[in-house]
Formats: sequence, structure tokens, C-alpha cells
Amino acid sequence: MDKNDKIYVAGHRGMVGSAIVRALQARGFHNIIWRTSKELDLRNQQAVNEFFSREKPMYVFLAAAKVGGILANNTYRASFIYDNLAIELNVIHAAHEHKIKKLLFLGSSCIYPKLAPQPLKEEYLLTGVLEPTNEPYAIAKIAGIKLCDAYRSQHGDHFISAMPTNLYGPNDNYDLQSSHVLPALLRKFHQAKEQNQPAVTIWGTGTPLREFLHVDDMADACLFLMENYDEEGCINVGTGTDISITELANMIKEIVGYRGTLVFDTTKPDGTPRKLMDVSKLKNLGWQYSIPLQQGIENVYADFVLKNEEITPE
Ligand code: GFB
Repeated sequence: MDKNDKIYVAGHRGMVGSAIVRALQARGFHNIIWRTSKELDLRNQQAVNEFFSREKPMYVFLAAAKVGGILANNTYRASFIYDNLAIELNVIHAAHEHKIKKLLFLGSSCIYPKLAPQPLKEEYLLTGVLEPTNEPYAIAKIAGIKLCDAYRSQHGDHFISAMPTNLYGPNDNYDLQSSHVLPALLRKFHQAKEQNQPAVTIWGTGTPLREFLHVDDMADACLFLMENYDEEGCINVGTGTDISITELANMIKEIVGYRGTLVFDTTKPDGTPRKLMDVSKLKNLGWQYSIPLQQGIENVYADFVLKNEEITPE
């Protein structure tokens, strides 16, 4: 990518999209374009086509998506499949029609079968049954990978797919009903400390294992892939190590400085028992993460405390 090239970041207000914009700007790219969902509804095919023909971007980072934690995925199943399929269809097809140079599509580690061998290699895609709580989202993300591959195969388009592990960082969602586990626990422990509550409730059994990557590392990987990778299929982005939800809760408890106990609400789902990424493909290309989990959470917590005044307790 040349510093003057026009780059469209779809989803620039989300956690991933905003991190990609920060990373591009920090490296001197100055022709970056974006639209809010109010200005451009990516589920509207005509609006997307008009946008591409007017703006003619050269590169596209497709980070726009309907996302959420285990409860949101399981509750709003129709929205998760419809919104994500519509966004992918419209943006990927428009990127082809308007002959953009390269597109990076972002998926998720939940595309892999629920009980796939660990760590998850890229070739395990479509080898087994998916985790039910996020099946609609996973199906949409798998469709996105297959769209990129089909346009590459039929038309020679340079469309690539990156599969991040669970992400966290600035601009995360802290709503306790729709968020992922890491921001949810930061908020719960912080509030429990502020309000001297005796215990914090953790959903599920605490035994599932998850891998966490700071979104600034993810954005760095996205730029690296845009410049150094051009293959069909998908490529995993993660750290290659995971921890249990109980270990994560204890780490956050320490960082926040909370002294109470943990209780487990086993009426809430655990989801996939484990989804550790095999990151050797990306490592062999020359990319590795740089922000250790403890340090990443400390930074995010400092930011959360600064902004917390506006958040009303639930
Ligand atoms: O982060 P999370 O919502 O999503 O939950 P997934 C991870 C684990 O943390 C689950 C537990 O076992 C939850 O039961 N957990 C404990 C909590 N306490 C909490 C809490 O207060 N809030 C939340 N949210 N979880 C999502 C998928 O799966 O991960 C998406 O649904 C996507 O499709 C995303 O792939 C990355 O890791 O289970």
C-alpha cells in the first residue's frame, strides 16, 4: 500500500475498525475513508454500490459486523446471521465490481467446529459441527471466507480472510448483556469494588479456555497481512496461548484490586470448551503479537476507569 492510496475501513467506530484506523494513521496513511452506519447502511446493496462508484477505494478492510458475546449471539440469532451476511455480500461484491486492489475480510475463531482438535489449524474449517450458541454468526463468517475464495477463484480478486481469536482493547462494548467476557468482568469487578459487594458473578462454570489478543496487535496483523499475504482460505491471528475463565477472572480481580469472592452462575452457557488458535502459519510469515495479556488488561482498565464516570451501574 502506498501512503496516498485510498483505503476504506468499514466499521471504523468498532473496536477493530477504530484500531485499524489508528494503525494506518500512525504509519502515515492519510487517504483513509469511512462512513458511519447512519451515513451508509452496509446492508443496503444499492447504497453500497453507489458509495464504491463514488469513492473508488483502492483497499478495503472489512471490519464492519454485528458482534457480541455469548448471550447476544444466542439471543439475536436472526440479526447475527442476516446483518453479517448482508454486509459481506454487499461489500465483497462491490469490491469486485469496482475492481479494488485488495480486500481483507475479518472473521472469528468461532468458525471452527466446537470439538475440533486443539490448537485450531486453518484446515479444520468445515470438518465438524459448530458451537450452537454462535452458529448463526459462525455460518455468516464462514460464508464471508467462501465469498472471498470464490471471487478469487472465478475472477482473480485479491480478497483475503483473517480469523482473530477473542479480542479486547479500546472502544470495547461494556454492556453486560451484550459484551464479551473480558470487558464484562472488568466492569463487574470494578463496580463490585466501588460498591463493596461481597461477590462477583461469573457466567458458566469458569472452566472454558479462551485466548485473548489486544486489538492493537490485531490491527498491526491486519496491516501486515494486507501487505504480505495473498492466499485463499483463512489465516489465524492470535497469541497461541489460552487461559481458563476462572484464571482470567482472578487476573482481573487482582488488577482491579477487588477483595471479594467469585460465584458461578451455571444457568448461563459455557459455549465452546476451548478455542486455541494455531498461529504457526502467521508466525512463519514473520508476524507475532507483542502485548502480553496482563499488560493489555492493565491498560484497558486504566482507560475504563477514566471513562467510567458516564457509565451508569446496572
Ligand atoms: O466472551 P464470551 O461472551 O464469548 O464468553 P465466547 C466467553 C466465556 O466467558 C463463556 C464466560 O464461557 C462465558 O460463559 N463468561 C463468564 C462470561 N462471565 C461472563 C460475563 O459476564 N459475560 C460474558 N459475555 N461471558 C463469542 C461468540 O463466544 O466469542 C462470538 O459468541 C465470537 O461468536 C466471540 O466468536 C469472539 O468466546 O464464548
